Amino acid sequence: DRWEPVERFDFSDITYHRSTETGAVRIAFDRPEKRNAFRPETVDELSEALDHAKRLTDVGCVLITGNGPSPKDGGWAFCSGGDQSIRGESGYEYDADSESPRDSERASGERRDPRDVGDDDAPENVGRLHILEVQRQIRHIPKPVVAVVPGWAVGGGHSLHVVCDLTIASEEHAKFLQTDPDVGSFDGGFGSAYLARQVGQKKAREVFFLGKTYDAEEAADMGMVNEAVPHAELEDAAIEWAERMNEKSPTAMRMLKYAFNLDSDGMVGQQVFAGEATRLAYMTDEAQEGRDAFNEGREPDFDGVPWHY
Ligand code: 1HA
Repeated sequence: DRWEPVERFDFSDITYHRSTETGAVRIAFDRPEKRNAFRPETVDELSEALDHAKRLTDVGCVLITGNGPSPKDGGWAFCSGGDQSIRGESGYEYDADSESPRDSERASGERRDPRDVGDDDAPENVGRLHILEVQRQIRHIPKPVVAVVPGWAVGGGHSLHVVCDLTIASEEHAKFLQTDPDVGSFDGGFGSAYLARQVGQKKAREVFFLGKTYDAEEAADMGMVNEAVPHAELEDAAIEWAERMNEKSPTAMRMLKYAFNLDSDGMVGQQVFAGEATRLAYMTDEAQEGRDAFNEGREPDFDGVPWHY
C-alpha cells in the first residue's frame, strides 16, 4: 500500500520503508515492548538506514518514528532512549549471544559487522554511546528529517526528536520527558544545548532539572514540536509534509538546512555549508574551464567571466 520495505536490508530492531506516494522513507524503531529503547544493534541499523536514505537522490524527506502499539500493554512510543537493561560500565553493550537475522549476512561477508574492527586483540564489547553519531548523521543528511512521534519520546529518544528538523506528534499519545539525570546520564550536546535554542534557557533547564512530562500540545507551545495532530492522522500528516517538501527545490532545501545548522555547528557547520557552495561553483563554466585548462596543460582563460556583485 503506502509503504514498501527496502528489500536489501533485513533489520531486526528497526523497519525501513520507501513511500509509494512520494520521495520519502520511513525509518521506525521496532522494539515496542520496550517503548522502542535502543541498544547498540538498533543504533547500527538506524545509522545504516540513514546512510542509505542519504544516498537516495529521489528521496527528499526522511521520517523517523516508532512502531506500536506495544503488544504487552498497548502503549505507544517514539523512543525511550538507551536500553537500560544492557547498559554496562561505560555505555550500552552489544548482546553477545544475539542471533539477529543479520548474523548470516555478516558471516557470508555480505554486510560489514560494525563490531569487527579487524583486530582480534581489540576488546569486543566496549560500551557504546554511538547514538551521538546518529544525531550528527541527522544534522548532516542533506534533506529534512521529521520526527513523527506517536507516543513516548524519553531520554535519548527525546534528544533524537530535538535534533530532527521538524517534529509532528500525536495529540492523544505523544509524551515528552527527560529522564537523563534520573539514570545518571546526560546529553550535554544537542539534547540540551540545542533544545535551549528551540525553547529558551529556562524551559530547557526545566525539561532536564524538573523532569516533567509534556503532551504534544504543550511541547508545541514550547516550540519543540511543530504540530500536534490526532493520532489517527499522524502518518497522513507526515506524508503530506513530505509531499510539500518534495515539491521544493532540492538545492535550496539543502542550502537552507545547512544554513540553519551553521551557527550551532561552528567550523563544521561552515565546512558543510561551504562544501555545498563548492558543489555549486563546480557547476559553473569558469570552474570547468579551470579543470579543462589543467587537464589540457594550458593556462586557464577566465576572460569574460563577470565579477558578480
Ligand atoms: O542520555 C543518553 C545519552 C547521553 C549521551 C550519550 C549517549 C546517550 C545514550 C542514551 C541516553 C539515554 O537515553 S539515558 C535515558 C534512558 N531512558 C530512560 O531513562 C527511560 C526509561 N523508561 C521510562 O522512564 C518509562 O519506561 C517510560 C516513561 C518510557 C514509559 O513509561 P510507562 O508507559 O509507564 O511504561 P513502562 O512500564 O515503564 O515500560 C514498558 C516496558 O518498557 C517495561 O518493561 P517490562 O516491565 O514490561 O518488561 C520497561 O522496563 C521497558 N522500558 C521502557 N523504557 C526502557 C525500557 N527498558 C529498557 N530501557 C528503557 N529505556
